[in-house]
Amino acid sequence: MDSAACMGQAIQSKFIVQWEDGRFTVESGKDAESFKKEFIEPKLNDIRQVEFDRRIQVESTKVSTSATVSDSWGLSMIKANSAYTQGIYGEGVKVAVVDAYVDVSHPQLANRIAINTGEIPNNGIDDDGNGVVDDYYGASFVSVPSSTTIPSPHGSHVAGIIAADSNYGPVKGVAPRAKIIPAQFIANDGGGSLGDAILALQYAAKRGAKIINASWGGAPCVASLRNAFKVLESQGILVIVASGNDARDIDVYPEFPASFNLSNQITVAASDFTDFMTSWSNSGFKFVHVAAPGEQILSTVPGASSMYMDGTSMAAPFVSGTAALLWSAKPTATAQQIKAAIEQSVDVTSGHEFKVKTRGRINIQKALQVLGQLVP
Ligand SMILES: [Ca+2]
Ligand SMILES: [Ca+2]
Repeated sequence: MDSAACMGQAIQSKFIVQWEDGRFTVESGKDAESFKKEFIEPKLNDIRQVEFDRRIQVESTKVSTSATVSDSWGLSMIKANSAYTQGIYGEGVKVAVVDAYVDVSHPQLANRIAINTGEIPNNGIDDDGNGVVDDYYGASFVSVPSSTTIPSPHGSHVAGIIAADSNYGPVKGVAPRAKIIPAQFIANDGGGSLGDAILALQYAAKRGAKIINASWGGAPCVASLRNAFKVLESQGILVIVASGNDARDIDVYPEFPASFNLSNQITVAASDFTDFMTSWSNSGFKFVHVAAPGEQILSTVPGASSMYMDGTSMAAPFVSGTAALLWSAKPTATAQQIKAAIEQSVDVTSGHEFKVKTRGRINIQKALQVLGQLVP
């Protein structure tokens, strides 16, 4: 138990266990000593790693008061229309929103949720045997108490940027025929735990997500989380991560999971409608890969409503939606090819290069062309 390297608040009675087959579970015990004796030692041959579960505080929500630009400035900036004119809408691609609550009854999201057809809802039984009871739409892994019962708008906002159906309201999703898998681990007050995050990531993979959107950060202790991301890498799943909103260089002051820099990971900074980096976006020439729209973004929120929000949390789902469009155009592409197509096609404008690896902001029109060359 590598507690010395971990500065976050340990949950003394919960332990993240990675098994030799790669799976993770979160187990309870009285304390570290008794957990070691009663749980770990008898199963030592099957266990790869154990660490304390920890509380994490995810990115805070930034609400914009008013919009001074077109509601769909982001889609215009990244040339999303070029995909739609070719009949590319993200059909057949599942994107997991590993985040806060997603309002699956929102009129603009209701028919965009990936239904788990093996599961019968509300009968108290895990019909499809995937370890989660009644996960007809998705699942919640929240185990930490929340200071409020009012749903956070964060998860629904992220989901709408990816796939909102504009036939039922003002929000236009980037990939309006992609399907969302809600996998909640962030409580209504923005708190969560590392173990719950890992369980949500693992669940998303099991449900068949090709893309996982991770608009959060702040993990203080990263061995288990990095291992969980490595498992996703081996499964061919692309993970899109928000760079964070602290105006920091995360090459110098790493932030996790944003700074993992794995081959299946795209970390995203936030651009504004003048196509400059926002003042608050994290950056980094090594660990942040691209910029995408992240200011005054209109998207869905609970209560059949919509709202403007700012954040790299909003920029990441622009890239998740873009990846869904690309993958629906070339279903045989690998996660690394989708990433390469997005990286190699950014717009770099002289005089305001972004402080990210590619120096640029995503462009769907060019990304589709590049992917066509990478995957003939
Ligand atoms: Ca189930
Ligand atoms: Ca059931």
